[in-house]
Amino acid sequence: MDDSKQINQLKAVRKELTRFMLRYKFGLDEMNTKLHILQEEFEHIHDYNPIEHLKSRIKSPESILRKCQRKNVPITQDSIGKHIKDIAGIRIVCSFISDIYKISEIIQGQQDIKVIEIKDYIKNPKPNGYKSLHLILSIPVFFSDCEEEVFIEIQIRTVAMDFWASLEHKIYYKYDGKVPAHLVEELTTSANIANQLDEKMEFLHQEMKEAKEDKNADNQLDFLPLDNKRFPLPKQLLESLMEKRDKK
Ligand code: 0O2
Repeated sequence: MDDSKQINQLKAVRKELTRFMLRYKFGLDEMNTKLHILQEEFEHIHDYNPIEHLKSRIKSPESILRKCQRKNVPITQDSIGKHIKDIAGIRIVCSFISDIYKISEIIQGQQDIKVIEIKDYIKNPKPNGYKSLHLILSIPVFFSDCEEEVFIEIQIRTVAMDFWASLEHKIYYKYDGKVPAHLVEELTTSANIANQLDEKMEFLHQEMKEAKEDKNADNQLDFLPLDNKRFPLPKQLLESLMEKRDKK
């Protein structure tokens, strides 16, 4: 093949790959919007936000290739799209274990989301101690000329689980998967400590919830916090709305 033909082919492949990867970027954009809406709703209406923080990423082509080789997946767009379901990934970090299941249920309940697979590594931790709730979802992305279903992997875990997993990931890569026995042992012990911390925090969280319910009665009720502003609530508006509620 002459040079110019090869360059043209390379350009065509690159363009196809860009379109392929864009699907996942758009899927992530949609899912992130859904999650940001939930975060704001919780902050304003429920007075408590179960999402501590969010992180999303697109798997790099290099990492996709490595995963295909590890899982023996043929390196074609069709088979990558079918078998590698975490090209678009979001990690949701919560403060408490109960929040993980709450968020998972809310996500699963959204109409345009299809649940493909759930892996509960909290109820069934991996032998190394890894804990996290994984949801493989598919959501529709609307292009100018078609609609495509895109896989997204959502990992939901507590701060403690996340702390452990990040360190374990670094150690795993540093030793190229062959982690020395003493470190494996230390990691297992730390996973147990992280687990104990999560259980204690969950207990405190439930106690705190009860205390907060009592305190809410004393809250300032004459303003509306929205979009980083505090809108004063006119007395007349409040009275009129309260009157309507009374009549219902
Ligand atoms: P990276 O570099 O984080 O993207 P399978 O279900 O077996 O077909 P898969 O996708 O390996 O294939 O499933 P699994 O077990 O749900 O793992 C998906 C992702 O979860 C991994 O992606 C990791 O991000 C994370 N994960 C799973 N197990 C562990 C673990 O033991 N320690 C840590 N730190 N993370 C884990 P990748 O592509 O393997 O890696």
